[in-house]
Amino acid sequence: MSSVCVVGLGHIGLPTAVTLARHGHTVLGVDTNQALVESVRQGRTSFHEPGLSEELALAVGNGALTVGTAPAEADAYVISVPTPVDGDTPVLTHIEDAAGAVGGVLSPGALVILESTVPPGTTAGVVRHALEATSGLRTGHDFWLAHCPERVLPGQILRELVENDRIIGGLDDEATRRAIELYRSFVTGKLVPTDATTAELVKLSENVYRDVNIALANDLAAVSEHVGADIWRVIEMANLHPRVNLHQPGPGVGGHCIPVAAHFLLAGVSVDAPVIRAARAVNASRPRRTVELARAACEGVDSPRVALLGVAYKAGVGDARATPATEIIEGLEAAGVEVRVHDPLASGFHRPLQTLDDALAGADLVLIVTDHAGFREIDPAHAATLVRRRVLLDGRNAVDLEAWRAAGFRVRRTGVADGA
Ligand code: SAJ
Repeated sequence: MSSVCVVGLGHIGLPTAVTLARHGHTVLGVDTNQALVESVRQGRTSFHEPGLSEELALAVGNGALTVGTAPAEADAYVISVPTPVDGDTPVLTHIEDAAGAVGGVLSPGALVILESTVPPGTTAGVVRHALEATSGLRTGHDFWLAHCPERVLPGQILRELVENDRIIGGLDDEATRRAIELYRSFVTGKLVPTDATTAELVKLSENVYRDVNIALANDLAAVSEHVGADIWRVIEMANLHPRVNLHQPGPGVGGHCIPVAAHFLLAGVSVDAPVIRAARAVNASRPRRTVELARAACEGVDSPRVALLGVAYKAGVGDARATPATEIIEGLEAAGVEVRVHDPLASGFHRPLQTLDDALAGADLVLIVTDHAGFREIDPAHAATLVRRRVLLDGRNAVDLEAWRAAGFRVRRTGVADGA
């Protein structure tokens, strides 16, 4: 086995480092965040992911994984650092800094893999140039460079890192071969060889596919409300068709991946792509639409108070960093609405979270933004004793509307006509 340096110990980098360590590699995990490095050194994770704490403790305990704030010489490097956006513009400074740091310790014969999601052409451009400039070595002659995007789902990362098929995009055939050799040491899925730019485009196509399909569901929800149908029944029945997979409408599209995929895909590309752009605009408008519906539900109420349930960016996770709930809360508070927030799983949200009862106390509207499974267990009769007005707006298909109606709530659901 080989020595691997994983640069970036976030939601993808840390599980990747742990998985490589578990499969016989000697791994150095690197991050510029000293506090994060220290906590990982002590076997503590900075986020919840099933099985990760146990695997980390094992890898650190048996010495297969060590951590630091700077890369060191290794047979292979995996760069997995954040690629945020500033407005619509992808920010590649973390990528450049990481590639520069790796270049500083790069030795002939090494393999460098970029896993971060980037605009097409980044690996062959920015990354290659940063590596060559700081190492004095040449790609394809002295070292090898590939782009291997990840497609794991938070909550299932450790399993999917091993089982998912991977796209292996080398700058040249030898880079692809060497990258396949590394991934074959832990991946049981297919390893599909291609070039770096194709691999970058595959990753973005996967996520733009999802963005466009969520936008389609949101458009169909608007039509459904207008014609008096229940979009959730429509989706359920349409998806009985063997070749239809309608996604789910909702109050917004969060996370660090789907909302930015269109911006990465179209960055610096002079192509119309009207469907992709329109879909992004539809999804970006959903939080505003949710604020409008919530304000309408509080019409005529003095000093309205909303109990907002669910701030994680999606059901079943605790990650509340890039969530539509933030824009919804800001929109409501800008309109003079008091918002109390409850989420049983969220961590790292930028405002205090209440217990369910404290959030419901005196509320004029119960607004469900994230469809955590636990919300289906809320007793509407108990909620009725706490709220000031029995009104529920379910932004997802999160609870049994009939049970809330039976407890005296007036209910509304995304994609269902008012009163239906
Ligand atoms: N959402 C909807 N309706 C849907 C599906 C999702 O409104 O039908 C919303 C969710 O509530 C959430 C957002 O979209 O706010 C993103 O949800 P997601 O299920 O796409 O979750 P991510 O971003 O954690 O994972 C996606 C996955 N990509 C695809 O499914 C094509 C995952 O495989 C990727 O690894 C990940 O993006 C990524 O890192 O790129």
